Formats: sequence, structure tokens, C-alpha cells
Amino acid sequence: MPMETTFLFIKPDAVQRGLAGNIIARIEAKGLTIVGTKMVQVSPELAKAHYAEHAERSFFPTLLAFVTSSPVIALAVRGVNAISVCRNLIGATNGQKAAPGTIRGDLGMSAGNNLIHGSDSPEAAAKELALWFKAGEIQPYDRTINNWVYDPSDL
Ligand code: D4T
Repeated sequence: MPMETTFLFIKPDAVQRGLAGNIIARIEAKGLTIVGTKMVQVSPELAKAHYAEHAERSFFPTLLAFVTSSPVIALAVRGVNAISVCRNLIGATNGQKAAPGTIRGDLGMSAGNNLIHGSDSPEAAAKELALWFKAGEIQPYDRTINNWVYDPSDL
């Protein structure tokens, strides 16, 4: 199984609510490795580029206003099948419907204010990592503890 790197960002609601540590702790405790992180005040241009696929949706203006309203924390996260593992960790879009045990299921009550974004495919991860991080801002190291996180057949 190849290691993947996915892109997440902790959204303005989670940063404002003081939930960033809780969310990052869940990602680390799962066995994933944070290989890049920074706080970003999202510009309208970055918001539009990131959410370009939703440009025609009715919630697009609200989404742009929300994501640019206060700083976010961008994360590059590495692990075996990291893209799908993170999507499962995050849970369904609407916190009212997300399963207990997921970030949104445990911490949120909204579809818009839904705490965290995660790339939904290898193509999206590649696009979003390139959009948010400059060369040299991601350190693709492997934690020595990975020998205790994975068994040999996982790697
Ligand atoms: P992201 O992309 O932020 O990880 O969320 P999801 O993958 O779970 O959900 P999405 O792409 O369908 O939606 C993108 C973004 O739009 C917001 N949103 C979504 C909203 O404000 N109102 C809505 O009704 C929906 C469906 C939340 C996430």
C-alpha cells in the first residue's frame, strides 16, 4: 500500500471555537503524520480557486464569506490511504447527520460551519496541496513509530 499525502484545513468555526487542538489530536492519534501546517487568512482568490467546483451552487457566496471570515489552519497529512482515512475521520458534510466518533459527528451541528475540509480524491489532493503549500513547506518524513501503527502487510 503506498503512502498518500492529503490536504485538510481546519475551518474558521473550529479555530474560533478553540477546537484545533482536539481535531489535530484525533489526526495524530489515528496514526497519521502531519507533514505540513500553517495558519492562513484565506483570500477571496484562494477561496474561489479551492471551491471552484461549487461555483454554481446556491451556497457558494455564503461558503466564500465563511471561509474568508477568520484564519484557518492548513494541514498536509500523510499515511497509507490517507485520503479515504481522513474523509472517514471527518464524517458526513452535515454535523447533524455525521456519525458519532467522527470529527463532524462529535463536534458540529451544521453543513456550512462543518469544522474541517478533507480532499476527496488523489486528483483533488494533488491540486489542493499545490494550491495551498509552496515548495519546501511540506516535509514528507515517516515517523519511526509507524512500525507500531502498521503491520508489514499494510506497507
Ligand atoms: P469539504 O469539501 O469542505 O471537505 O466538505 P464536503 O466534501 O463534506 O462537502 P461538499 O464538497 O459537498 O461541500 C463543500 C463545502 O460547502 C459547504 N456546504 C455544503 C454548505 O455550506 N452548504 C451545503 O448545503 C453543502 C452541501 C460545506 C462544505
